[in-house]
Amino acid sequence: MDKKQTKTINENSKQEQLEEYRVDNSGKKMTTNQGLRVSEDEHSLKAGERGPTLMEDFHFREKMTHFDHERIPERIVHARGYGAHGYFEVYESMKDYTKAKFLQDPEVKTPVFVRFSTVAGSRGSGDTVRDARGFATKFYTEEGNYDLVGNNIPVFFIQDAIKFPDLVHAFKPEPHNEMPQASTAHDTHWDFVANNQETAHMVMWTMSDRAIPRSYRMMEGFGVHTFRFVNEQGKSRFVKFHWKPVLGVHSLVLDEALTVAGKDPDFHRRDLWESIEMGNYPEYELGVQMIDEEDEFKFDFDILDPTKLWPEEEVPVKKIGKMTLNRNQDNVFAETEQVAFHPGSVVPGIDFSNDPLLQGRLFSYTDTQLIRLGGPNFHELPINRPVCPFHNNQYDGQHRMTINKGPVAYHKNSLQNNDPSPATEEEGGYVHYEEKIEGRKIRARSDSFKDHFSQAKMFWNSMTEPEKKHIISAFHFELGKVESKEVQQQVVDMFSHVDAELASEIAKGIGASQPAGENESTVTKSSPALSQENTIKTPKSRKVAILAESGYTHAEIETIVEQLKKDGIIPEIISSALGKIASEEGKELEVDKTFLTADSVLYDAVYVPGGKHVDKLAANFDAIAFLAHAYKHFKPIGVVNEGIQFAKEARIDDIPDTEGKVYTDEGIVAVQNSDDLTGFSKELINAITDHRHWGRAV
Ligand code: HDE
Repeated sequence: MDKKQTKTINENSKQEQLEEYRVDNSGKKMTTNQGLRVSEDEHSLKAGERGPTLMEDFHFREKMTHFDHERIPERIVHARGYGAHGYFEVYESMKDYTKAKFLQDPEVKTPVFVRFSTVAGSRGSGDTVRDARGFATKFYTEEGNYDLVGNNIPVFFIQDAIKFPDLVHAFKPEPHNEMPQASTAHDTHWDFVANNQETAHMVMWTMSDRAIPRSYRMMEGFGVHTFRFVNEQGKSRFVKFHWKPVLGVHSLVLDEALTVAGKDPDFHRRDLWESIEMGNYPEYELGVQMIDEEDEFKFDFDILDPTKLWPEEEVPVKKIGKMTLNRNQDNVFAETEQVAFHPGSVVPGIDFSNDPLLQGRLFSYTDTQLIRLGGPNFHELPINRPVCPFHNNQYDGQHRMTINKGPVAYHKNSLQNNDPSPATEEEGGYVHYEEKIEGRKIRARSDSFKDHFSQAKMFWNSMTEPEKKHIISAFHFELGKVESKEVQQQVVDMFSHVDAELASEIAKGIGASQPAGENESTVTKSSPALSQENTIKTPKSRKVAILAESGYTHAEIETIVEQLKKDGIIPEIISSALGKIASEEGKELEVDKTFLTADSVLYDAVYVPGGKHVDKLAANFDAIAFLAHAYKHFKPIGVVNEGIQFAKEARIDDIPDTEGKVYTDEGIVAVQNSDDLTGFSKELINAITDHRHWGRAV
């Protein structure tokens, strides 16, 4: 008998398994949970029409009791999340580096479930708050589940897991008044930062545009810790994991992110859901950085320190495969809420390093599921079940679902031929990498973990001027909400160790004293890979708002929309009321959203067509604000003929008179009295591709 207990996994393996659990209520008669048909569901059973409800009303009791118990504790961190299904395929065999089966055969598509999340906010908080994002992937492999539980930022705030409860207590709403929700702009967060200066590097990231992503589809993912790859020959290498979004890395601007959190708190989950429904499947390439064991000490940072990244220019990222998310979940509770990730879920060929943050995580994740999911059998929930068989002597417990047969629940045994029996390494048994360890038991940190500022400075050095400006205004926003002058000053002084100009600019905006002394980091190194300006740029799946009222020019919109759609851009018509609007030529268009239900912050660009309709737009303050905000948020704006007049209402009044020619500058694309609508569309698409136009004086 094959003791490996493996089977061939394909793209559909998880869906086939889940299908057995899916229930469709349509066309079905209502029953109790015991299967009894229910005859009435509007009235409780009473002693007389105006009398009290009777205890014997089992249907009422069952319905109410179930409802009373519907909630489970939200995750202590990463409470707000959203998941999607998909698959992963490796580009070529990675056998030289790892024996992990799912990284061997380019023909194999391994099913995955991904959960994206914010960290600090509660389940009902907004999507676009300034925060790190979780990026957790469960690979359902033939050797068991492999979980890559990462973030969209490659480093972490602290170096040792024992500090995690302190970090989270300081970041979450303050316990006495439970404020603020989903925000680090408060005293305890910044007090923690200033008094735990290992946070410096990650804080540079969380104050940067990385912490306000445009979309889950447009952010990177990082395993953060150093892991190990181990190959068939037992050779081990240190490895870091990266997810690189095919659409590039793009962000919102702060003012926009704050507005979106109110206008559409579901902005990121909606974007993910709708993209998958439309067939715009999010894609991410999996990259690995590898360091040979013998090179462990060759770097100017400790490779076990999770507050350090490996600069891509020094340790290149090898792209080894691609993940495609192509199916939305059927039920958010059953899938997103009940999915249980654990960085300790590994497969042969992937192992841990001694990173003290990772080591602590290996304990915390199972522990948290026990309270969150109510017992030790959470691995049996459909979303968590491996697609390969699992057998052991772990029995019983709350909500046990499998029915294990026979009297034997122990090892070793003779009554059952020693089954289930451990597998040898050749049979696929997981064998921990035999790293040689020698040391004293000691509560201390290595001296090699003590440099907190060099990489924070490298990050700063790698930013373009607009990115630096955004970081400074993020500090102003966050520290501007801190009440303690002492804490504000401590933060200024702390960041003077990173960069004197940065600290000085922070101080100016919050009324703090200029930092004393010349103590900035002397690091001159930069890493171009860290700047979002160097990312992939594409117009695909960007949303354009077309502002139109009756009296617009139909032929013009038709031509431009056709061009936009060819490049995968999604146009929507925004008007003062839903229904149809009529063009100058007597044609009609269906309105998608109104100025009340939509807002420019929910779009990537705005286009105002020509026609007499602009008079109506100009009389509508919401329409003017729509365009003005798009301008303020550095978004591409296209205006044609009378649309140019309307732009003036939104203080975009420097478009020169370029009769017959397409004008373009800093993302403003205009054309007047010209047939060259294709040329106009091309320029508008280019402007959309560039994402934002920082040269504007706003
Ligand atoms: Fe987590 N983290 N974490 N974390 N983490 C949790 O597990 C923890 C850390 C990350 O979508 C919890 O199931 C400790 C780093 C993600 O379900 C908990 C430490 C990174 C998610 C927990 C860290 C992460 C979590 C809360 C310091 C990036 C959401 C609920 C040692 C590499 C997973 C849960 C999902 C969730 C503990 C630090 C990523 C309490 C102790 C570093 C993406 O177990």
